[in-house]
Amino acid sequence: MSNEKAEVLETTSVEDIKNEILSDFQLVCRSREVSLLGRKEVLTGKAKFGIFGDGKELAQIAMAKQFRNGDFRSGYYRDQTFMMAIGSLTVKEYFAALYAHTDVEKEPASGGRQMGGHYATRNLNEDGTWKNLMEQKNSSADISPTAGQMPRLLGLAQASKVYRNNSDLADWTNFTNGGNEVAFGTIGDASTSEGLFWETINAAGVLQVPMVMSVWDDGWGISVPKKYQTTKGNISDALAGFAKDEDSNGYKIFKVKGWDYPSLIKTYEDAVEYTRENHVPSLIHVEEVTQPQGHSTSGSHERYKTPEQLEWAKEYDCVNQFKKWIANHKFPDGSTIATLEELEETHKAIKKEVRAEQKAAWAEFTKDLKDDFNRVMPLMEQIADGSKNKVFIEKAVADFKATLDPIRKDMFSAAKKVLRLTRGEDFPAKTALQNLLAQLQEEMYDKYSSYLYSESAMSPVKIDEVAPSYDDEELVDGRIILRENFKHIFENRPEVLSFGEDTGKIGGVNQSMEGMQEQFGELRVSDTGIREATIVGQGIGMALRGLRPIAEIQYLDYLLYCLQIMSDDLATIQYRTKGGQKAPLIIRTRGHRLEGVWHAGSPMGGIINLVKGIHVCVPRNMTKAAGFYNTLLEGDDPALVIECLNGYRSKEKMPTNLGEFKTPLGIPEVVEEGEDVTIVSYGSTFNLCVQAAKELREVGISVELIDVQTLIPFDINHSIVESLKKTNRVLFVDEDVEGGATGYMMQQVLQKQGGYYYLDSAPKTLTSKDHRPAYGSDGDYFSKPNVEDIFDAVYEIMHEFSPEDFPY
Ligand SMILES: Cc1ncc(C[n+]2csc(CCOP(=O)(O)OP(=O)(O)O)c2C)c(N)n1
Ligand SMILES: [Mg+2]
Repeated sequence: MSNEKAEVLETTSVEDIKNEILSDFQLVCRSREVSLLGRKEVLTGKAKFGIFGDGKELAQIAMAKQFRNGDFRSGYYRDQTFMMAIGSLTVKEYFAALYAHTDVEKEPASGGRQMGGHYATRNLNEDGTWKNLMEQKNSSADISPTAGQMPRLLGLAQASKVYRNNSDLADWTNFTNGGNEVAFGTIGDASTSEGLFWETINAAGVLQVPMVMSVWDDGWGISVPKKYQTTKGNISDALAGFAKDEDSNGYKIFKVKGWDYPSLIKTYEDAVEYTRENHVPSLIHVEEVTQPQGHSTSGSHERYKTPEQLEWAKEYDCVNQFKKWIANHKFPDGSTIATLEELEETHKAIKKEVRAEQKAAWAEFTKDLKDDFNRVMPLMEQIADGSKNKVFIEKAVADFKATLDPIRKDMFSAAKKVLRLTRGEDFPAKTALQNLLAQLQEEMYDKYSSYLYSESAMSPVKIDEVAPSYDDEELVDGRIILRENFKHIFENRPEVLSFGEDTGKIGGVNQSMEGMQEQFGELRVSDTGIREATIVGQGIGMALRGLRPIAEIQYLDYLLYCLQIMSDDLATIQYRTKGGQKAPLIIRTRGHRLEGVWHAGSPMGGIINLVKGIHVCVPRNMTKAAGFYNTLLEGDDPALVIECLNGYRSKEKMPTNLGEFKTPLGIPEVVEEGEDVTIVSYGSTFNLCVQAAKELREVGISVELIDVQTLIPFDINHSIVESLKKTNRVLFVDEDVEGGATGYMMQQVLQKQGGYYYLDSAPKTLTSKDHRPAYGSDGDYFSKPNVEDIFDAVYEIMHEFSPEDFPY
């Protein structure tokens, strides 16, 4: 290379570096001004709540420099600078979220559903199909519970490992480039106290996945300092034992100051490069970050910080430190970047620019509202003219007009009041307003209630039943049907993988994956540690990256360990992104008819009330269960499948159309027709009902037996009420506590389907006792409903109806 050319290159690169530094500076100032102005917007009442990323700007700039297309973030509410730096958040979008603008074009993270500071990218097309995730930078959608971002982070990172090592997925180029994608986690220092943090850190160390975990350490968790949070008051010291040495697994651990620009850049470069290449996780402990405005808009930090602490935070504020560093920096050629005065000028100009963007966001937000007001207002005014209550209506309209910063709630209140004032009157403007409100109500459904489940063409609820077909009458153990069906799935779908406690080597405690690990390898069928929350997290993260995980939770009772993450994260993914992300994870477990306080296998009411957003399948046998897996793998929603623990060795006919037969969601099955009483049940208890029905027939009582098959969705075609029209009597049976899933089924059938209208006898539920079942067969018999209990409950209904025909 000629000297001349080398010189040009050198000068260009110094210029480039200067420009990059100045551009970083501008972004830091922009983000800071967003925080300062955001707080004002909340305190003046235009937004409800604010939690900002001030004090954490510089580290996030360094992290963003290493973030590539295809990478994923799983973080928390302080990360606005990062989101801006990767080009996934504009200032206007920031304010749109603060105001809760419901238009996803304006507020792409959640369409106004999540409070500000909760970030997400849109990873799906409008029709629910995947975008090319390798052409964009990705952030999984934040949730508010501290450390709730951790379990899914594990799966996001593990997906890279699966993609890198499973050659059958080599052409999945919309999701991966040879497994080179890194999952970036962020968390606050105090939130590292949560169990989910430790569980995830340990699991990622064992699994050796490409995860870069940043801790923004500002020393506080709201008002509680870190000496009450962390052993030794220092998270990286406490984690020192996790450090990788030459021949161990573990972490690369880094410490860096949150105001030290060159060190931050270097640290992130080193950490991410190493992690990306070697699939060894890194932990970056970013110390001495600050929170200039305190925790959130809910309080002021002067209440709990000493003047010295506040003074220190001012001095080490990363924006100030960055300014000083830039002003003092000299390149080897003697050139400088900018003077303090120039930097102040830049900062001032950015402040103005942020103000303008905020105003634009407010104007767009209020314009949407005004568009609705302008639809309603003329009708309210016309109604005033046509009503005998003109004066009162005019007052209601005037009150609405005088509301400061009115929202749709004010509009609906006013319109309903106006309609109430016209009770008994009838004229066209009134009908027009009624119709308009009904239409608006539908629009509000779209804004606030859509996308709890998939709305795409792949929704599993849209998948029709395919009956199992049989060649002969050969009977096999139920587990064999599951096993052969899984085998078919693994052979045909390279993106399907399963993992859990004892899932790998022995193929599950009930051996329904027997031999699968040998055949398909450890990457596809694997053992995990005993850590239910992160087993589900692995599943969520991998599902967010296009894989089809089946996460196994060994027993239903232990679902409680991961119920929080199912409820807060998995169940809300589509909803909280308004269809921007999906994680079609299947969680597989087994329960019912278990014995013992911690093997009860029945807390269904608790579960279904907490996981709306996840389908809940309760098959009564293994053919049904296998059929659910086939349905769900064709769909794009998350689901929980609860197999019957006592069904693995029950005999069933072996279907021939493995992998093809499908159990439909939300379609109950009338298993036996009858005339006198309808019994509605599911799962193992259903099989007891079959026995009881047989005994009842012997005393002249004909029972119609209905298996609901799925608790969520529940009987989408309202078919159970048809049975009530015939029998006029109903008993709901399960082994949950009183008021649990039987209470839910009763509400669905009697209230939602209008079943009360057809009843001639009081509706009944039969449940277990409110305590957990005692150990042993007698413990079970006297704790849970048994065949005799079901017989007696039905007989009692018939006795009450006709004591002569059904005497005691
Ligand atoms: C499970 C849970 N418990 C409590 C809270 C309330 N809360 C929100 S933020 C916070 C403090 C978090 O501190 P830290 O992790 O250090 O993050 P920082 O806000 O300091 O950046 C608490 C207690 C919550 N959101 N979730
Ligand atoms: Mg903190």
